[in-house]
Amino acid sequence: MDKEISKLINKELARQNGTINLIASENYPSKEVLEALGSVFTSKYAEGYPGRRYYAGNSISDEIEELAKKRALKLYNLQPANWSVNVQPYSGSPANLAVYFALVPPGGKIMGLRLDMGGHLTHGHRVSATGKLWTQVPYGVDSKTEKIDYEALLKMAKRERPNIIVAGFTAYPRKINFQKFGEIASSAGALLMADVAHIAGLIAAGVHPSPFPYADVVTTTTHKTLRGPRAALIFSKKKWSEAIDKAVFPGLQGGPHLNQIAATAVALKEAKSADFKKYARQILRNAKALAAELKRLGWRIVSGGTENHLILVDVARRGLSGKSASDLLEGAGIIVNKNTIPYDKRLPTDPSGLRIGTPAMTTRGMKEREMIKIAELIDAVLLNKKPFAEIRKEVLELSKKFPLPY
Ligand code: DSN
Repeated sequence: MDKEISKLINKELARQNGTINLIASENYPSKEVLEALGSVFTSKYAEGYPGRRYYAGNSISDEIEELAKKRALKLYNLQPANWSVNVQPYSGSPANLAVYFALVPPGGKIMGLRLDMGGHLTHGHRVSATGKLWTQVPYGVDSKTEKIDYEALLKMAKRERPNIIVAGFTAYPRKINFQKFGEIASSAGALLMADVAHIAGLIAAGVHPSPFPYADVVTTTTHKTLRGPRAALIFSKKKWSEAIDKAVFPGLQGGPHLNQIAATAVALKEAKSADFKKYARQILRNAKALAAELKRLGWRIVSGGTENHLILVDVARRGLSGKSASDLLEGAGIIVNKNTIPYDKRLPTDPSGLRIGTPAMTTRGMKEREMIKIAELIDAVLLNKKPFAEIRKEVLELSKKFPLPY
């Protein structure tokens, strides 16, 4: 092994084992997923789709891609007669781009949640290609409840007549009512795309409502609550699948990363297990426990709580900025990300909030008891309640009790 790289890998492993990871979009895949990711499939070029490749030597590539597709449809109980899945997108952003490329005419309207209220760059933000090639019709959350106001969305959709509505979220702590989104899209003559990157694992486990009965297209990354490799999937109703396949390849990508696809297939099988359902339930319990304890300690939780895997904490209310809070916590070994909160008066580079998620530490085996302890540690760091070295030691001891699964 390359000594310099090996040293850095081991250093990163030690960093991960020695810190409490509360980044809502991160997780730890199984050893089996990592093995598939580092397998000989890395070497193979397979432009095209199973049975229709441009290079020779792809009979086994076809098997792996077909298996991944079969497992993806099975995980969400989708009938191959009605739904297709494309397993080739390299990651979430190219997956979303492919959907618009296939289904929205140039300059057409994408109605997506504002980035600073919990959307994503690829939901039509002006700095992203998705906001340059198409026009974003941005929606927000209600200023009082900090939740989606479905009535307001309906009015906006009827007025703007977008080509596609995106029900997708990266920092929204509440359940999504996909049925309402479906009704809004129908009454505005728009397509509905659900970007479930954050909650794909929760949906698979049945602890969050499913978008599939209402959406035309569902995109997701595979490395968040789904606990797979970094990659993405595009599910589509049969009517749209040919256009989407063409948009992925040859429209936007070259050869698929078969090693990623093999690793995705492993994760999709794991996510179908009873253990995974238990895991997903625990993610929610942990988020609830963490939110409740932070609230008890006097922190304002955006929207008043959580119904999923993440919490948004308004640290500006107590005179801190998101950046300084995140930096202080990192110093103590607690890894979170600074985040805007709805109607933030501060800049995205130093916003008012912290986004805190429980999927990764739940993978490492933590339960409600540890969440209460973590809330106390966060509170102690941010309010300077204990000597810093003492807190760092406690974080290290706690994180080492729950090592990575390899
Ligand atoms: N970077 C991801 C997140 O943190 O939510 C979204 O792409």
